[in-house]
Amino acid sequence: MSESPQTARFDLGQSLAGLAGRKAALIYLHDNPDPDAVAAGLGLGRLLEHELGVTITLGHGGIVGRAQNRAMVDTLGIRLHPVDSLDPEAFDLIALVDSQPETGNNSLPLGHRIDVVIDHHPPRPASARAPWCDVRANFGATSTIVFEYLRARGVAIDTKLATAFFFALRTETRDLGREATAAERNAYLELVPLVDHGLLYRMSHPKVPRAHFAALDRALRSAEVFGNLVAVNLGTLGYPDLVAEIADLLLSYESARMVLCIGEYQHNAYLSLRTEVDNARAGAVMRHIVAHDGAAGGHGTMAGARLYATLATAAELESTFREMVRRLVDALGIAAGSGEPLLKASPDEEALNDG
Ligand SMILES: [Mn+2]
Repeated sequence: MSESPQTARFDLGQSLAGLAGRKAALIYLHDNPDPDAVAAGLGLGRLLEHELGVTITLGHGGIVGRAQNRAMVDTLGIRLHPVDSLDPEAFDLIALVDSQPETGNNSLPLGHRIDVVIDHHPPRPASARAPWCDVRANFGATSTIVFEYLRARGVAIDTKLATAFFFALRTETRDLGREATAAERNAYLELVPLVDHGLLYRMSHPKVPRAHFAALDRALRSAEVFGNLVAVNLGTLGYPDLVAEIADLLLSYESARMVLCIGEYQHNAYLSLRTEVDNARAGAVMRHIVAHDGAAGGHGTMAGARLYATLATAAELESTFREMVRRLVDALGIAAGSGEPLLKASPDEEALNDG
């Protein structure tokens, strides 16, 4: 694997020395954080605490929506702070993990001073203003990078952190099957004996509210198939991550090579795109279809976006959905007008309904 120039120049010891004397660190996770962001933040916090003696605050915008993500935070007792309750000026060390400045999916104020950027998404020019910039776009998870820091500095990884890292690797790479490198496989093996598997089970099999099944029902009834693309408008979302959750689920349909989900949360449209491993260009496709209408990001098989336009009605969301499907169908070269419902009422069912 080729390393980015930023990685080649990166020196952990020097980067830590450059932050000597700092007192209070604010680590931004991306908005609506997932297990990779949470574990990377927790691990970086452990490293900075150990090496610099700084106090650590983990902050994020949005909400921890997905049931597994909430279960991780609750089960491991991880303290996350909503950014509205934090003043970045009160901190003399600012870090961002699993995201980069000016990507639109984090709450670091635009143009704000930034000391540390650690990520595995494609490098962005604004990240270069962080003296400690370690972006490894070839890695499967940000947690792997932070895991390697702790190993390199000989910092102990306790049960809680090991379980967080392990859960991040499992979910981010779908048990090493999606975009995992030798670095992920190595971290995974080293973590196995350190993990609390009882806690891991509670995180992996969380209880979900009734709203989850309502969304699932709506998704299955309204999903449409265009060739090997499945697209669905979920309507109003209980939380933004629902688009990703449903997209992951629909990708298991035997004819699906790509899934697009859209939904509305607090008047904004959220999109999620998932692809099969052998068709891994989700990030590029998402940036292409969203174009200048929103902030999009992602890598090989998974991408997300939030559109800038404010939506007032369900009809506006539906026309936005139609436009995004049209662009995607165009980009993929699928014959126009080929959409059909994923679930067709069977003749038996129709007979029952008629009777
Ligand atoms: Mn990640």
